[in-house]
Amino acid sequence: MKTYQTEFMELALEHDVLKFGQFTLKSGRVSPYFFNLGKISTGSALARLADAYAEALVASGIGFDMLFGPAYKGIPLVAAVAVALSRRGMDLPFAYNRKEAKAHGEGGTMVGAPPRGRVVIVDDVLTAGTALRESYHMLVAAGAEPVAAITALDRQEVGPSGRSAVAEAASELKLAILSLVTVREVLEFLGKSGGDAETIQAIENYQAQYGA
Ligand code: OMP
Repeated sequence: MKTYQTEFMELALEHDVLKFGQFTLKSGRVSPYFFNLGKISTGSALARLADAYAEALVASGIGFDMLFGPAYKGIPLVAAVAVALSRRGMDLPFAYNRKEAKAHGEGGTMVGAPPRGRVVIVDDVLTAGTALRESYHMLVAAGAEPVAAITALDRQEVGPSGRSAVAEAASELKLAILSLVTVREVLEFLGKSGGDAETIQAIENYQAQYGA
């Protein structure tokens, strides 16, 4: 694992981002683990998280003009990642959306820089790829060209057609799809850091059913 990945896993475990139990996901699947990036809720933790996203984006070598963070969890993320990139010499515009259109004031659902050019979607978790598709279509409708998406965790599950959700979305939407870590890497990290064997096995079993 790269340094930014190990640092991100340490941050996630320090802040209880990873929860074990029984969770119904957006896709309707019942998962023995849930990754709640909303637990990153202090300034210093958010700065560390944003550094990991910035490192991953820089390391990818992908060229982009701006960032987009979907409501709600993508909003603080995209703002923090824009700050982290600016500290690495990439001062780029960013935008985010509202879930409900505003009928007064400036109106509309898009906030921040007008979506233009090559955009990277910054979000928390990718499971079946539904949230990613919504962001993609929103950006295309706004006149931008989504070129990549980055999440903290790729759960490496199958998508609606039974293929890997990431592979499906990447080929259909022509996007580069990045993540700070995959669930495989989470399992590797838990194994090395003395994670509970039963918990690890429960995730392995879930992956055997829904994993790509
Ligand atoms: P998909 O739209 O199926 O890719 O699910 C991604 C979304 O599910 C994320 O943006 C989260 O809102 C939520 N989610 C998590 O935050 N953590 C998880 O571990 C799993 C999910 C999920 O519901 O699949």
